[in-house]
Amino acid sequence: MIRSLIKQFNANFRWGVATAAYQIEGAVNEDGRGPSIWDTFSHSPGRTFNRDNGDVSCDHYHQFRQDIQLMAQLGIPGYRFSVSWPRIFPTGKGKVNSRGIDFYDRLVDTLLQANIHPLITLYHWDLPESLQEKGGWMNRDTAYYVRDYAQTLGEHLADRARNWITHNEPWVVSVAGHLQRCHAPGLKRLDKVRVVAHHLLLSHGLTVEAFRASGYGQIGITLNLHPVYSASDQEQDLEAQRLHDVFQNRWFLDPVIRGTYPVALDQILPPISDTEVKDGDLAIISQPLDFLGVNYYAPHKVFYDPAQLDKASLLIREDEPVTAMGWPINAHALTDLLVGIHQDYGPIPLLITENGAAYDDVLEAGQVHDTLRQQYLLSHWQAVRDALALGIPVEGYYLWSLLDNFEWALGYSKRFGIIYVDYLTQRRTIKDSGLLYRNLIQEFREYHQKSF
Ligand code: IFM
Repeated sequence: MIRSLIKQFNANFRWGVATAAYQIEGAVNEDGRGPSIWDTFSHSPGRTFNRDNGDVSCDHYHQFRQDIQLMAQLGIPGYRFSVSWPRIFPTGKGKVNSRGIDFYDRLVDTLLQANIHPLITLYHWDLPESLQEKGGWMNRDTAYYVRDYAQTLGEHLADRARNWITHNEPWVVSVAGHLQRCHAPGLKRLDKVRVVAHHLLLSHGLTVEAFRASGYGQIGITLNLHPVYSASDQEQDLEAQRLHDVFQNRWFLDPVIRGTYPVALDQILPPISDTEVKDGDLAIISQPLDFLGVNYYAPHKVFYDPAQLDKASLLIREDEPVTAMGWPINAHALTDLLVGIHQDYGPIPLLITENGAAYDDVLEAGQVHDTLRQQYLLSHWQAVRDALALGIPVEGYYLWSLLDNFEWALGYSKRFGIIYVDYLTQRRTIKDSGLLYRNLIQEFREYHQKSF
């Protein structure tokens, strides 16, 4: 099965795993790190499941050598991780905290020694708390602080790390963080949500501009994208499908790739003014990228619901297979998504920067038989293969996640890892899905060695 699967992937295809700083590092008070909005949020009553927080998490800050060793044991060639901004600038700006830089120096060096290529996300949601006190993403200045922080990282790491992602899922930061209140900073600001999104995108563009000028390597952005299907052929459901697609996908795809906001966004969210989108902003935001990062987990099937901003609610049938997150499993939708992006937005290289599934794993006699995750992964690798067979330029696949970790508002209740983490002992156990991924990568390497 695996052997026939890998033939479609060319020799340069990049296999990897992904994580994010606040979800795995712990050590929140060490080596001069400042507080982030996720420290504040997770320590506020009622915000996270079980009052879980990232204080210790997987203790990756101390265990990173062991974690890299595990990646090497599985033969994983690529590692996507994020940098904790408040480790580098404890208050978001000003004086660099050299001990923070040192940690990522050690991390990158250890990865390279293990022949694992780093892919670095600059912002995966842990805004320094001091910047939130100045308005956070509602404040345009934050976009410029991102650029300065990114530039500092580039100066220190780009001699060895050549692949960068500006943002992870700015939709989630905007909507979950500033409208739905379920992510940090936990606000409900319908009047500001488009401004927040615009400043996130502006910081993306400013960073791309700075990295291009300095020659720091390849750079892109990661969006959480969902192919949207209509629950029926009825006019209202089709309208819900159209608006949901704008809200969920095109709100970010259009400015990044085409340099415009979709007109239909005004039907969904309060308009944004000319003083907030300044002349030239969209040109900065839409500079050419080396790749578009795609995070895919599940499709959205929608029906008309006038109570929602985008007139759409998700339809999930009771008998439909779902993961432990309650997300429907549909691998063909990943092929549809990749084909759809390619058709609508042109020949930009695509990198799957996250894909994976949470299940209620059980550790038994030192093993985790996560059969359902293996099925999920196999079917999604087949979906990528199908997209490649159709000529879609997919350049890599990063599995979410290397380790079980802090799943934001859901705390430690959801396990996405291909490595099981016992949070009491910090013991790691490779799950069967980890072994499956090792086999896939091994077959891939053998196939390509033979094919040269
Ligand atoms: O854990 C998250 C990650 O931080 C961003 N993308 C989705 C994952 C699973 O919910």
